[in-house]
Amino acid sequence: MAIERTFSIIKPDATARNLTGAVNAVIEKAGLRIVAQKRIRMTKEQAETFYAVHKARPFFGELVDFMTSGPVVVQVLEGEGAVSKYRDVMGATDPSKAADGTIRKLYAKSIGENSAHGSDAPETAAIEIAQFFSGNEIVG
Ligand code: 3AN
Repeated sequence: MAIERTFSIIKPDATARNLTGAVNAVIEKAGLRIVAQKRIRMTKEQAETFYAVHKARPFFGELVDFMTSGPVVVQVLEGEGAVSKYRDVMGATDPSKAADGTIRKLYAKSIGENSAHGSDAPETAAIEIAQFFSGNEIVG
């Protein structure tokens, strides 16, 4: 499988509980490399752009409020099949359905406050990475 990059967010529920290092440990143990990382406070505009695909969903407002409620850590992860591998490492959106050892099983509080985001396809990953990182901030 080819070396890919995916986009990750450690969400406000996880940064609030000081879990950045714990989440990163799960990522690195799975063989993914963190090739870019920064801690930011997302603006409402950034969150609305990022989640534009969910604009019509009933939870959109709640999602934007949550993602701007505290610091997040945005990351670029690199590795073989990184997009699908990171989806596996995160686990199901609903933590009660997530497999043992996954980030969401270990740390998520609910479907909304579920500790991590990961891109759903290589095309989406490229768009999401470009929203938060310039090329010279990514060092593989
Ligand atoms: P995933 O992040 O697993 O790809 P999506 O794309 O279906 O899941 O949803 C994006 C984000 O929207 C989720 N990570 C979660 O924070 C939020 N979300 C999804 N479904 C719900 C829901 N039923 N209630 C509240 N928030 C939700």
